[in-house]
Amino acid sequence: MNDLLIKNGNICLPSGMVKKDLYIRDGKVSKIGDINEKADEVIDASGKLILPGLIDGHTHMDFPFMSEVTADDFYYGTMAALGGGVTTIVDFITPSKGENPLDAYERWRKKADPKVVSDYSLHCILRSGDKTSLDAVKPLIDRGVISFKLFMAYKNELLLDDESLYDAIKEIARHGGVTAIHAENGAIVDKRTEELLADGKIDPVYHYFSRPEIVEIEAANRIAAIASMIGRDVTLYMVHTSTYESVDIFREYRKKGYKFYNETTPNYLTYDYSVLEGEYGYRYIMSPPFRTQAEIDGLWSRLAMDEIYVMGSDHCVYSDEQKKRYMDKVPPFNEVPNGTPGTETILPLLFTNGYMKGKISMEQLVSVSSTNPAKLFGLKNKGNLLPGYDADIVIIDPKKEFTVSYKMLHSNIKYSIFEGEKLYGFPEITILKGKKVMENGRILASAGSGKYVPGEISK
Ligand code: DUC
Ligand code: ZN
Ligand code: ZN
Repeated sequence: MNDLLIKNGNICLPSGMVKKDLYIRDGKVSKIGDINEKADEVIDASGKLILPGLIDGHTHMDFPFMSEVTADDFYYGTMAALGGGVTTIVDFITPSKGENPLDAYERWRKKADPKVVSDYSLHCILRSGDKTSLDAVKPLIDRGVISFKLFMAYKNELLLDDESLYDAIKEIARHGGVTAIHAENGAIVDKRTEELLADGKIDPVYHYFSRPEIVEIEAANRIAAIASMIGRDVTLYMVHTSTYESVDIFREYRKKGYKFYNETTPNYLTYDYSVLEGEYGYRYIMSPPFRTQAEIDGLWSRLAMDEIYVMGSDHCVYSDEQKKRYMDKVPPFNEVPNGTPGTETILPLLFTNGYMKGKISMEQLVSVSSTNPAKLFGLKNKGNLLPGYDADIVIIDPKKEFTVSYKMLHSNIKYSIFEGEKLYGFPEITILKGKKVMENGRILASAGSGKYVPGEISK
């Protein structure tokens, strides 16, 4: 028997916050109430908030992209996760060109299993609509990979044409899976990139001008139209939504009974594209890009109206050297690998800029960062602190302020894109299935102690 008692904390349950004790036995939440039983370990959580561990539904660890492999492998990346109270990540299997997605699944498991310190689940990128890719959908679902990402950008690499998108969405829906979509009009991005470069506009800020809001909005409209032709059985999930207009498009389809959902990242809620103009602008190059203040405000208001379903970080980390392609000056914007760190700062950014500023409630914070991704990705035992669920728990001291520095974070890079920000809500303790795995910034779990969690399709 192995039990843990967390006393006197404010627990965030689906029904609201309650000041109670939480009793954990054999890795599961066992009871909530006024509990006086003995336990192997007791944590006094007076004055603290207790939330379900976060589920970051969008990470790229050990990810080969734009001729670089991300700096965070599954060890560094899941340490960063635990540091931020994320107890489960959902990472993207990325087949190489021509590789059978089933072989890529095996490769991803081999990369992740010996290294993870958090739990993890998997999506799979389909980089083609050919028979091999479509035939892999059902066997992947049987292995617990129930969501598939399709790209409308990155020509000759990941982009699928409309016909392939249609075929892939149909096959995924036939087996009850989720289609995740990268919605940007890749052809127009390439065109605008060529035009900007021809005019000598090479600085990082032109990354934003190469992919303006309308590039995403057009793709969101198009994919919603294509998916709606297939029918109401399709579950469509727009990842890293950077514009409120895309949220509105999906909301209108939802009103007609379509299962269309949006994810956004804390990045898009925090900074506008002027970050690309600073000395370290290249560090902020990700796609879609940072937007305008109007988009930031629009996304917050949609979050407050429960119109954004999931908060994923799109954690995709490159070192300064990789971002600069090992040169001592910044290369043209289109050569900088796209991606930013994020998993470790989801909770403090939402807590400080959302909850503390009265924009969202604690219940909303927990829904988008834990309960909803658990539901969507079929992680049946996660995302909630009711009895019977995995005891994946974050304890935060709501009064403790942190000044962000890369030195307190766990990614394998020497910068943070939030350097110097004063944030509340970094966890004091992270617990995975009843075991303390992080305390005051120290990771207590060893490589390989996390587990693969297969997604299950709800019947
Ligand atoms: N966008 C990024 O910024 N990085 C990885 C892939 C993507 O779509
Ligand atoms: Zn993407
Ligand atoms: Zn991504």
